[in-house]
Amino acid sequence: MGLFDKFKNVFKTSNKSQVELYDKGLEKTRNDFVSKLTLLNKKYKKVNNEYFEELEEILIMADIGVETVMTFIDRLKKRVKHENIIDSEDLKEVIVDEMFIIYVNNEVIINKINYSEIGPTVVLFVGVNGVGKTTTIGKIAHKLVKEGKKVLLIAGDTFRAGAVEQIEEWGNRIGARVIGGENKDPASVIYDGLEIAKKESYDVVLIDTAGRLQNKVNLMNELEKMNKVIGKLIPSAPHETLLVIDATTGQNGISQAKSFKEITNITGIVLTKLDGTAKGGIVLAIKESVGIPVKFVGLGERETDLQVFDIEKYIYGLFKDFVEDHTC
Ligand SMILES: Nc1nc2c(ncn2[C@@H]2O[C@H](COP(=O)(O)OP(=O)(O)O)[C@@H](O)[C@H]2O)c(=O)[nH]1
Ligand SMILES: [Mg+2]
Repeated sequence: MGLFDKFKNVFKTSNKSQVELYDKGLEKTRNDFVSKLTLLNKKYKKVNNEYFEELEEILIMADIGVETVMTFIDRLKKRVKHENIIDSEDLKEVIVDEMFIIYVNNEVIINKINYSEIGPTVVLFVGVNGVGKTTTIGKIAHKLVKEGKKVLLIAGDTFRAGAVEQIEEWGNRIGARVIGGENKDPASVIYDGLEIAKKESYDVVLIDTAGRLQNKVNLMNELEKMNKVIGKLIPSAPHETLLVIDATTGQNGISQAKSFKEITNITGIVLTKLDGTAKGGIVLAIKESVGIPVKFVGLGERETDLQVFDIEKYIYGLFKDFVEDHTC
């Protein structure tokens, strides 16, 4: 069975609503990207240098990242030579296959939250303003509450007006308690929250933070202070520091990831608003240029629109029209 058939099976056997989310969430990227690829294959019936040049351009436009694209094209050329591929039609499945290989790269991808065995699991959310931190916390909390976990939200963004209110609204909607106070020092809110979490045996604590990146030193100091407070109350915490990135910002999101990686220990990425962009290729670029796994993707604004990132569903969602075009 070809790799793409395997993806198809994953789609068939998975939860239907999850499949639909990927399908719908990647619609913009797929429409843009796949229509270009389909046109390319119509334009060039045979694989030649011009074909590769145009393919390279299409991939770069989808924000896959220059380095990833270069590696990808090199590998593709080798396979064309090795497998003696002449018709562009025959290259379709190889393209999908290689995309998958580039992401996975023989690694075991760990995209689950690293739960603590004793005491509350603490997850810190960082990222610049407007990327979707608070929304993501609401969505993850919703998922955890539904799984029967006792979830506490800490409104560590005490800076922006209305930020505490926003997370309180989420808390009310999904049934999770929120600790926060406007104009208080974030570290002291975190302290109060974690004390409650320990005393009242919460399973998971999700901490929202303010997203100020205008000054790297300030942000670094602030994060250090928060981490110190967290570590004082729960020595193994934070168990995860998730960086939230807005997919619609493309390469800008990649530079944010690089900056944050320099100042704190990021354990995973949440890529939001994939549904709102044609540049969904950013998932692949992040992996190559930052080397941090994407753990969750945001595929819409509702509380159910967050998914644990799954490379197989992602690749299928991206390419299904492209390959099905000729397999059907
Ligand atoms: N379409 C879409 N919108 C999202 C997604 N995640 C967040 N948003 C929207 O992005 C905006 C900013 O989100 P917010 O959580 O306040 O960002 P924060 O400043 O990082 O906390 C809100 O209008 C959210 O509804 C997503 O996955 N898809
Ligand atoms: Mg916020």
